[in-house]
Amino acid sequence: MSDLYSDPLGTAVLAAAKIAEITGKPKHDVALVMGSGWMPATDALGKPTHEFPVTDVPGFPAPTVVGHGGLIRSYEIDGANGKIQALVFLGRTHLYEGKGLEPVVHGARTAVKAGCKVIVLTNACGGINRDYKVGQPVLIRDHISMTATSPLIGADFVDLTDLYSKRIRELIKREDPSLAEGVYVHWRGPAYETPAEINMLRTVGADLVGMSTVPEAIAAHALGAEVLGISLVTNAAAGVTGEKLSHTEVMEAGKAAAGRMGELLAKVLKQL
Ligand code: 8IG
Repeated sequence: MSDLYSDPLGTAVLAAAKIAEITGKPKHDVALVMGSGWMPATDALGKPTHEFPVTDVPGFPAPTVVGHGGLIRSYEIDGANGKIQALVFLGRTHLYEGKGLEPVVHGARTAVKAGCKVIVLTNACGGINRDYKVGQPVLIRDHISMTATSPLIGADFVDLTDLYSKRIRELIKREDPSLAEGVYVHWRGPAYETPAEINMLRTVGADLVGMSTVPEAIAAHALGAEVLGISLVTNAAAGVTGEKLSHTEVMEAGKAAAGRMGELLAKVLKQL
């Protein structure tokens, strides 16, 4: 029998078919992956037409971190050019869980196989750039991968020049010109960085650091989807303020700020 590890794309096709069956929607148009603390942002999307645990769908493992939901929702949104079917993933699998990258990118691949042409990836992260404030959303302009691994296997030499769609970044900045853009570093974790590592990352051009988003962006882009990445700065990175990093505080900061982002996301979705 094929499974997620022996046939990740085949499993994504099966997962997409299951989502179509559960929702009665033959295809979805856009997907959002909500990072830790981003749950309040979904309020602006209205009431979902469907909600089900990821474990109802082939290939998704049960999530292991508190606050990382593990639910899929389907929404119908009134867009500028008709109804938009949106798939929302609450909770994700991270590389630090040790299950490899296949489960990490399964949601993104499933979304593309379900018809989504745009994937919005949100996360909570540490701010390396000293200009950033806790609670500030930042558009991901580019990334640096520090994990020495890739969701792609074989001679899949994908171009990443415009990985984080300039078109969609311009759309969202038209709605909110005050939005900053930054370079996101994917750090494996689960330990946060040392202050020395943060100084190194700042030196090589990083503004944000977190433990997600990059593999999903690459996997979705490789299958032809357009990617928007938004980080919520929920703590100053190690050594920036001298404060220690606490997972609980990080989740609280996320909750407080994500509500504001929901309105913005809803506005952008309507225009896609
Ligand atoms: I929230 O400071 C959050 N996630 N690597 N470093 C890394 N990941 C994070 C951080 C951080 N804050």
